[in-house]
This record gives sequence, C-alpha cells and structure tokens, in this order.
Amino acid sequence: FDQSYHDLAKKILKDGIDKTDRTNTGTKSIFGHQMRFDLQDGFPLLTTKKVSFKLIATELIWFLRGDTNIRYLLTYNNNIWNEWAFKKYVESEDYHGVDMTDFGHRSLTDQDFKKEYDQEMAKFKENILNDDAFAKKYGTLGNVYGRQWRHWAGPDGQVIDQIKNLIDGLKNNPDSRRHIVSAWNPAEIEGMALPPCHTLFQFYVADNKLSLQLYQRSGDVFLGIPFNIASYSLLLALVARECGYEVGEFVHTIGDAHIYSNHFDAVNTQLSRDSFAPPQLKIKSDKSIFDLEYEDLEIIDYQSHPAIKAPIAV
Ligand code: THF
Repeated sequence: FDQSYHDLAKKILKDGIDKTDRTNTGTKSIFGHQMRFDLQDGFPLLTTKKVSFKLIATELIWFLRGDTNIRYLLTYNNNIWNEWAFKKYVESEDYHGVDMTDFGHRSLTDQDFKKEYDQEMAKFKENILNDDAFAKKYGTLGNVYGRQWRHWAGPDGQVIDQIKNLIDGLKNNPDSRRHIVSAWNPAEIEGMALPPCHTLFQFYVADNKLSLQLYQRSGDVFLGIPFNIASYSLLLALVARECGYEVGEFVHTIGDAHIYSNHFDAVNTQLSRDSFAPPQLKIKSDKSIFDLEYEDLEIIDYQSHPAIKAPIAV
C-alpha cells in the first residue's frame, strides 16, 4: 500500500509543475492519477509515517451522521476542520479580537502572532464545546459533506438521503451502474467553508465483493491523501458489512494531485523509510452503519514509523 502512495509522491516531485494556489503556499502538481488498494490484503493505513485512525474514523462517522458542525469532532479532540470554522468566525462581526487576517501563513512566520492565534483558537474551541448558541452559529462549515450525503436539498423541499439510497440500491440491485454519491452540489458551493475535495464516489459489486472508486478533484498529497485513502477504505468496509459483501478494491482517482512547497522536506523524510505490513480493521459490533460509533472500530497490528509534522494550508 505504501508503495502506491510513495510512487505518487515521487512522480509529483519529479514531474510536477510549479503552480500557485488558493492558499498562496505554492505547490508542485500533476493532473490525473489513479491508485488501487485491494482491501483483501489488509487495511491501507500508511506505515511510513504514523497516521491517526481515530481522526479518520471520527471524521467519517461525522459525515455519515450528516453532521456539519465541528463540535462533534472536538468532543473526540479531532482538530482537523478547526481552521475553516475559525476563519468564518474571525471574519464575522462578532469577532473583536486581534486581527486574524491570513492566520495560516502568519502563524508560521511570526512567533508573537502565533501566540495570539493559539490563544484565540483555544478560546474558540472552548466556546464551540461549551456554548450551544455559539456552536450553532460558528461551528458549522455550511453545506459540506455530511449535508450533501444525507440531506441533499432537492426541488420542492424534498430531502435526498444519498447514503440510504446507496445502501438500498446495493442490497436490491447490485449490478446497477448508478451506485453514486455526489458531494458536489453546484447550487450550494457558495455557502461551503471549502468546496468538497472528494467530489463523487461510485460503488461496484462483482463476485460478491464490493469496490469503491472515488473521484477527488484536489488532493494535498502529504496531509490529506493518507487520510482520504483510509477514510474511503473504511467507508467501503462499513458499507460492505452493511450490505453483506466481502471487501474488494478501493480505487482512488485524483484530479490535481499536489505537494505543498512547505511539505517537500517532510515528504522526502517519509520516502526514505521502508514500509511495514499493513494493519487490519476490526468492526466490533453489529450496529447498523447509521448507529456505529468510533468505539466500535479498532485497528489492530498497526506498526508504523513516527508521525511527521507539517503545517496545513488554509
Ligand atoms: N486543506 C488542505 N490544505 N489539505 C487537506 O488535506 C485538507 N483536507 C480537509 C480540508 N481541507 C484541507 C481537512 N483534512 C490534517 C489532516 C486532514 C485534514 C486536515 C488536517 C492534519 O493536519 N493531519 C496531521 C495530524 C493532525 C493532528 O494530529 O491533529 C497529520 O500529520 O496527519 C482534506 O480532506
């Protein structure tokens, strides 16, 4: 598993085109890449750096709950979406603290500012966790994944539960070529903290095995892609169990696959490491996919190299 990921990273470092981007960090990027992970061989949590299964699983369960408010994530000490909610807050009329414009870059270069930022972020998290009204207003990321997966707003006030329809379809009409979930809702892109990176996915049944292909429009290869590989592999395993299939392949197709310029050293460190055998996923309860909780999941035999820290581009 690690090899497919390393091949992608090497290809970008070698052939990638220098591109500017939304976050003004600068990237090397390639367009159109595909990786395949056969889940019969184990669970694809990368081993050449430590990747947190807890953060990945709680994020996926948050999507599956149809939740778009970071409060749920914070109860698991999952901070991966904080910056996007924080950005909306500090740009609002309710924020009266130190100017946080461009906090992502400034906190990397200005130590005094970083202190202010860390304090404001800590306060923000406290408020999201403890103040219901504040959480309701500023914890939400808009109509992001959870909303589109479970409550896509159709015409005439109709609400479409794409995950429920998906599961019904997979159970009742496995050979269908329409097992599709789309997070990309052009009518609602405007109100999202970040338009969905994992745009659309499709399931496929053959030989009683369930496979899943994701089309990801944009992939942050160092920080995001290891999460995305594990997240969709977990989704595949959960849906397969729900519908009574064996796990097949996770096929990961990426549009703009990029490495941020401030991740080059981190990537090279990772590329210098040898991989371990992949871990196994254990689902410890027979609750339905709609009721599963993080505590019902476990990764076993996960042996990895240490984590590698790198800043997230906002
Ligand atoms: N924006 C960017 N620039 N990259 C992304 O990968 C990304 N995401 C989500 C939304 N916007 C994005 C958020 N997903 C981490 C991992 C995934 C994220 C955000 C952050 C991260 O920092 N991971 C660290 C550990 C963090 C921790 O321990 O708290 C890591 O080392 O893996 C793509 O979905």
